Amino acid sequence: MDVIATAGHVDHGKSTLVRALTGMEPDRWEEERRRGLTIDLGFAWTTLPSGRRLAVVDVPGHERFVGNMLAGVGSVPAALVVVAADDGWSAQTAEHVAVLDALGVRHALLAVTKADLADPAPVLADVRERLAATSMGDVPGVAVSAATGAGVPDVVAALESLLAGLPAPDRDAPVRLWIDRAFPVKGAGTVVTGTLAAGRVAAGDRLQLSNREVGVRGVHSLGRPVERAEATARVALNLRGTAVEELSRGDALLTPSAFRDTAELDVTLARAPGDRLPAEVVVHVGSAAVGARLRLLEGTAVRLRLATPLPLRVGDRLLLRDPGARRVFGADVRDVDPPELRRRGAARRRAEELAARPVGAAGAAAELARRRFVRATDFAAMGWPVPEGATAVGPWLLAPGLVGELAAALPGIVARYRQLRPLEPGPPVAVARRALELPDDELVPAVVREPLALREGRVVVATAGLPAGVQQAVDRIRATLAADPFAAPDADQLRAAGLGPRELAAAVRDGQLVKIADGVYLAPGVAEQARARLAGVPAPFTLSQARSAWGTSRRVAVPLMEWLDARGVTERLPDDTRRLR
Ligand SMILES: Nc1nc2c(ncn2[C@@H]2O[C@H](COP(=O)(O)OP(=O)(O)OP(=O)(O)O)[C@@H](O)[C@H]2O)c(=O)[nH]1
Ligand SMILES: [Mg+2]
Repeated sequence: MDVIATAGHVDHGKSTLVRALTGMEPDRWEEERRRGLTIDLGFAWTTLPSGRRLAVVDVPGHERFVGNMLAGVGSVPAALVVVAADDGWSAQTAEHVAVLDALGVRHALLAVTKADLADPAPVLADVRERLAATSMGDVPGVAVSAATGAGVPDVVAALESLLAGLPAPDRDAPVRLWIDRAFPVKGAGTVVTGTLAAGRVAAGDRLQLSNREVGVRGVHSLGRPVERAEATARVALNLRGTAVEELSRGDALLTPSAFRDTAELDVTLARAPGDRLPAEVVVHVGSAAVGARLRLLEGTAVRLRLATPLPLRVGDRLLLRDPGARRVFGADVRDVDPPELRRRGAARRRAEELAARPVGAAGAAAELARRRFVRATDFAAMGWPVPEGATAVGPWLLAPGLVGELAAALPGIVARYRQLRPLEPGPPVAVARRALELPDDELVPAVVREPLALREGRVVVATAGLPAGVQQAVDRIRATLAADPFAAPDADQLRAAGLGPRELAAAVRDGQLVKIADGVYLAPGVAEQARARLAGVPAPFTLSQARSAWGTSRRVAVPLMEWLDARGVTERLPDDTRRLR
């Protein structure tokens, strides 16, 4: 299916032409038919001779209803520009064409209506020339009279070739359905309609509506129930779990997690603004219209602060409207999470940054470089693809080259830490993470390179030992223990050797001593040695038998026995005797 929207001055014959093309009445309201004036959006459809299905969004031409017109053309890839032969280029012709140009609509057909009332040739020529200067470029033109029917087949033929030339929509893209109507249906609950510009929807889907999810109970397209609808399409969705009062034009139904709301964004104007820009504008996108404060950064770069957040992505085309002056500007979304502008000159630097960077997805590498790291799902929801050379670590995406840069910085961080705390083998991971200015401990292991290693929650130098004085004292104790594995030095001996709690803890961390209990230190391997001695004692044995087997004092034997129990080397029996496990 294809979807187009009409455009043109009031009473120029848009609805009449839609009626002639589709046989359907686009003016839905009694008041519209009575006054012969379109007020809100109308919808009609037909099957063209080629079999192509076409839906038409018919917009009002009256200047008071430009807001409705904007909601109708916001998601539509092509336009049917209607100008009456007896009136020619008029105020809302100009305004609607400016809107299509600001939206960047590239595909259009010109229909000069009321050809029975005046010679259409001069109007065709004049309007085609004016359109040539817009995003629509060289537009085919057809003269038509709805009164006589002359030219209607030519309009059909021109539509066929226009639609054949439309780019294929991205059906794998996430869904962002801007709601243009919401109404209750007896027995079905709430129904919303919109133009599906990308992606697909099916009954049973769950879609996000601001902060919650709603279920799609059924899908209709062009008045008929369908299993699913694919872009481009007019769709009506029957929603589960939402009341019609909770919905209005401008709300969006989204693929969950694929979009994020933004209230502050940087855009670049599609054309340099001739005059001073207004400080307040209305931002139009899809069927939404939201007030915004505008700040010109420099050149065409503009920062917007929206009164209500919108689910926008980098690459979106917005229309900025100055309602007072009836001026519109096209604007490309460049960043939906822009940096704060605090210092003097920051606005100018930001504008330069945006000017230097390619528009759209090609700017992803520059954007990731600016951010250094970002959650991959956030980055995608902002509309960026994963740039080449980026590194994924868990949920994070790191800029190309950043892992190498951080890995190169880490040895210096570890060395400085150890200078201040010689007894510690290296900084805890959280300390290293802060020094590297990373957001998550999970990222630290990705930048640890030899000779650094991760050990017990710290970044350590794999080959580092203890400070020389401490090492000598530990060596002397190890020599004693080598001769007598259970002769733990007592408090006096430790103090005389200069080994306080911190030094001993460092020796334990370094794997040179094993702490059995406060003040009781033995050599690594003591568990095996203790077991070997006990193997020669008939089980079950008492603590005092074990103590004799080890040849040590109660001061060492009591905690050692418990330490062995705790490690499952020995088993304590109900009568307090032990046996080996
Ligand atoms: N003679 C003649 N009259 C036409 C033709 N097309 C439309 N009209 C008449 O022009 C008047 C306005 O037509 P509409 O189709 O309602 O115009 P519109 O552009 O939809 O107007 P809005 O939706 O209010 O902007 C109606 O009275 C139509 O009958 C035509 O080709 N020839
Ligand atoms: Mg109309």
